[in-house]
Amino acid sequence: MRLSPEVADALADARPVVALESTLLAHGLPRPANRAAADQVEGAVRAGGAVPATIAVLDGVAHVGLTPDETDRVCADPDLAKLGVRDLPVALALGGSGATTVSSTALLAARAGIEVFATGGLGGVHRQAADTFDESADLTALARTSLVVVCAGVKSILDVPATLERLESLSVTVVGHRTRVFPGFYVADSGSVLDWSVDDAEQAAAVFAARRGLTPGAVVVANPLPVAEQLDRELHDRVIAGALAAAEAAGVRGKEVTPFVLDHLHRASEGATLAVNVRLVLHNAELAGRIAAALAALPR
Ligand code: PSU
Ligand code: MN
Repeated sequence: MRLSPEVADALADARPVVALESTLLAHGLPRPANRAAADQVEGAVRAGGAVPATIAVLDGVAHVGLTPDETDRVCADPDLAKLGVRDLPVALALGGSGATTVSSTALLAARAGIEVFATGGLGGVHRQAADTFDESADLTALARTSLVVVCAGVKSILDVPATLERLESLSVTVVGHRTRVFPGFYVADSGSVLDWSVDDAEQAAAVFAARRGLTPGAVVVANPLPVAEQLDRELHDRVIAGALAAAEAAGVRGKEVTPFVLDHLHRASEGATLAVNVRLVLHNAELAGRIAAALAALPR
């Protein structure tokens, strides 16, 4: 594992750091728009008061904190692999390169000593999971990896109630940020409710500190988009139905499903889902920066 000098210095001084994933850039956003988004997301972490640490595997080395050239590579390479936890050993041992998902980013972040992570939407239980068994490895990874994950819920292409049931079974702590309505990624309200909410970054940090002292595993902070910034509901429901039907018709399976569906949505909505996706990640990155700062201020 290679830490960038800025990230290494911040961790050595116990200053706030926020991990960021690279699959969202390489496989979730289209080229070349993903490159500007990468810089904006890092800027949002800094605005929140923390050092950003974007994570990816390049030539067999896990990088925590990327140089501009390394970020160029992650954003430009159309053949970059998508690496979940199970893929990491292969890439590391055989000199491979790839973008890291929520599951593998969380693992590498925790290994590096980073306790706060921002993403867009978690992976989860797919809508046809009863037939396909397609459930994201993000869920089981969060059950055993100790960090705060700030997200806008789970991607709304998924079966949201089933995903929340799995998070409960896996004993992953889930709190809403100023809401007990579980956010719906592109929209503020997924239609599911939560038992708990936090009022601010300090409360989120306190919840994580309590879990850290008790048992391994993640605290998910679900941060809804402001309603004024969400995707139009009718457009949302229409393009998602179209994208899922297209994936089915194309016979897309396994880890290709999420990138295929997101790409279809960006095209079918003429960029509307892309703009909303970037915006929600920026909100999450800024909140994660503030949570990391609040956590750094707590006694250890
Ligand atoms: N959030 C986004 N866009 C994305 C993702 C998250 O706004 O593309 C990625 C994350 O890397 C997450 C992955 O881990 O989607 C889920 O993929 P799968 O469903 O194959 O587990
Ligand atoms: Mn899957």
